[in-house]
Formats: sequence, C-alpha cells, structure tokens
Amino acid sequence: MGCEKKWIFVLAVMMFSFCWYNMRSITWHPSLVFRCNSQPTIDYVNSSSQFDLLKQDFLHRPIIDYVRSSPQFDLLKQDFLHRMLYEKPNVLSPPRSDVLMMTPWLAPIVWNGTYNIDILNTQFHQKNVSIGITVFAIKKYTVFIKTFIETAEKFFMVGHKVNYYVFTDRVGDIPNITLGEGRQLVILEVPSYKRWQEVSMRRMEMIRDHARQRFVNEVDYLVCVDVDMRFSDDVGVEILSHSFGTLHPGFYAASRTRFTYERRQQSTAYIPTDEGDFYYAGGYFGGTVEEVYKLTNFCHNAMMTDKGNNIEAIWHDESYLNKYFLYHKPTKILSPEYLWDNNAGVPAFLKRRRFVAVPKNHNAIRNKRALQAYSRNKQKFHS
Ligand code: UD2
Repeated sequence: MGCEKKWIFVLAVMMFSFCWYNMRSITWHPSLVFRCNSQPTIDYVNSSSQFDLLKQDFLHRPIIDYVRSSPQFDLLKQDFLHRMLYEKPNVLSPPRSDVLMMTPWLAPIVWNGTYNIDILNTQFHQKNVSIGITVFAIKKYTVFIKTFIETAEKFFMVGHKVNYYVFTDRVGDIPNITLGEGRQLVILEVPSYKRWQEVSMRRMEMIRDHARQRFVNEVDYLVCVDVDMRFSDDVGVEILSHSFGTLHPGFYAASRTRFTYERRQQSTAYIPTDEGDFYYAGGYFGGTVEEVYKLTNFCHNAMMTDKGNNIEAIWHDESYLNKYFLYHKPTKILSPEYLWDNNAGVPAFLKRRRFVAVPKNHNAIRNKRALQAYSRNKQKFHS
C-alpha cells in the first residue's frame, strides 16, 4: 500500500506540472509573439526619419499639393500620346542627307520626309490650338484673295481651327467663300498707303496692333503671309513654333555676300557682310501671338526710326525682318517648299511645293512709277 501511495503521489505531481506548463504557454506565448513581431516594427517606423520622409514625399500631402498648385504639371498630363504605330526613327540613317535639317542653334529646318504629321497632329489637337493666318489685300491685291482662301481651305491646317484675318481697304471686294468647320473669315478694314512699299511695310504695324488688341484673345499662333500666292500642297502644324521664318526661294543656297540685306550703316536694318545665317522671305513668318508681336513691334519701330532719318531699307519690311532674325534666332525654319516660285523650275531637293507665287503683272497691279523704281532695284529672284 505504501508503494501504491507513492506512485499516486508521483502521478499527481506530474499531472499538476503538465497542466501548469500548458496554462503558462497558452497565456504567455501569444502575447510574446505579438510583442516581438509588432512592437519593434512600430518602433522602427517611428524612429526612421528617412522612411518618414519617403512616406511624406511620395504618398501623402506634398505630391497632391504639387499637382494642385502646378499648372505646368497639369499640362504635361494632357500631353500624353496614345498608342501609335509608325516607323522607328533610325539614328544612323537620317531621313534626308541632301539638305540641312538643323541650324547651329538647333532649330529644325522643315523639309518633306523629316517629320511625322500624325504625331504632330495628335500633339496639337491635344493642345486644342487655333491658328490665325494674316493676309493683306490692299487696293488691287484684292484680286488674289479668292484663290488664296480657296486653296487654303484645301491645304492649310486642315482639321485645325483657323481664323483668316484679311486686312483690306476694300471690304466690298472680299468675296463670300464657304469655309470648313472650325474656320472663319475675319475682315479687318485698314487704311491704304499711296506707295506699294509703304503698303508692304505697314503690315508690320497693323499686325502688331491687332496682335495686342485682338489676336491674343482669339488664336495661339499667327502665320503671316503674302496674298499673291496659292497653296498647292499640305501646310500643317509642322510649321508651328515659338517663332519661325522661311528661307527665301531665291537665296537658299547663296553666300552671305549675295544676300540682299540692307548694307547701309545709317539704316537700322544694316547687317555687315560677315554676319547672317540665311536670307528670310518677308512674305512668310510667324510664331506665337506674343512672339509675332515682338517681331512686328521691332520691325515697325526700326522702320519709323529710319523714316525719321529719311532712309528706307532696300527691301522694305523684308530687310527689317532679316535684321530681327539675325539677333532673335527663329526656333523653326521653313524650307523653300513653303514659299516657291515655279519660274525657278523644280530642283531635285524640292520634293513638294506647298505655297507658290501666283504670276502677277506688276505693271497692272502697281502704279507705273512704282514699277520703274522696282525694276531698277531688281535683284531678287521673285522680282
Ligand atoms: C516681296 C516679299 C514681301 C515683301 C516685299 C517688300 C516674298 C514672297 N515677298 O514681295 O513679303 O517683303 O517683297 O518689298 O518674300 N500688298 C497689297 N497691296 C499693294 C501692295 C502690296 O495688298 O498694293 C500686300 C500683299 O499682301 C502683297 C504684299 O503686300 O502680297 C507684298 O507685296 P508684293 O507681293 O507686291 O511684294 P513682292 O512680290 O516684291
């Protein structure tokens, strides 16, 4: 019996120990796990300033504030392109090797084959741009307006919003022309000047004044061209830039000394023979409304200074424009595809003729005295 009691006592002690051990495990073990795994992590997060910084900069308030307060960032969001399929540009095989495609100040020169119009159209449509084209039809030059607008309807900025700004002294001579959707004709009545040179030069003043008063509220870009022209191939948003000028068809390959810049030092349009990049045509320039305002303001003021000193630059507004572009380099340059005269034939490099001169009889279109003066000075290709 004494032995049996001993065994019962040992068994009771073992059972008690087992229960006591398990009770401790159940209550202590989970709390231990909780404290070991979570608490140190919380401590780490709280103590890492680097992590706090990342959290704040990336995920929370600062980035939301940045988006809300930065209109520039909003614009970037709008400019994203959708998926497009096109041929990959090849770094070692430029699209044109026969012509200069870039100026030394990295402004592109626009030639056929150097751009993808689908990409550009998508970009400009996303910006919802509107384009104003200014043209002067003073006195007999109203005869050119019908062809000008009819051909522009076919080829100029098709699919974009366009305002034709026609400056004229003969409002009644401007014909009714049916325009496409998103396109409108604005007739601006302006005075005419006696001399054709003055008519040509005063365009700068009138564009400047209207840019400030009107165009800036209506369009994003201005394209300023001669009226005795017709569009014969596409002219689209590839021409648009901050400011752009056009290579004159008579001088694209000429040396500096052959450029018909103003060479008299007394004139504000003076350019020395060792300066000059290109000879730009007076009949085709443009840019944003603000840039065109600056350009035309410079040219008009320079003309007025010269007028005060009894001097007029050799090629009128064109001479002042060339002076401006020498010291305010255009951000894009249009090749002679954009301004051509078929009298010069069709050289091999000229893949397209987009805007060509309408043959005009100077004698009939200008007065006789002016014609004689013009003929004496006939140095230019288009004369
Ligand atoms: C060149 C230039 C022109 C200007 C001019 C200055 C080109 C293609 N043309 O053209 O832009 O620099 O030389 O001498 O580079 N106009 C009228 N009524 C007139 C006279 C002129 O409306 O009685 C307007 C019209 O829009 C015309 C423009 O002025 O297109 C320029 O006159 P132009 O075409 O007779 O001068 P042109 O051919 O010598």
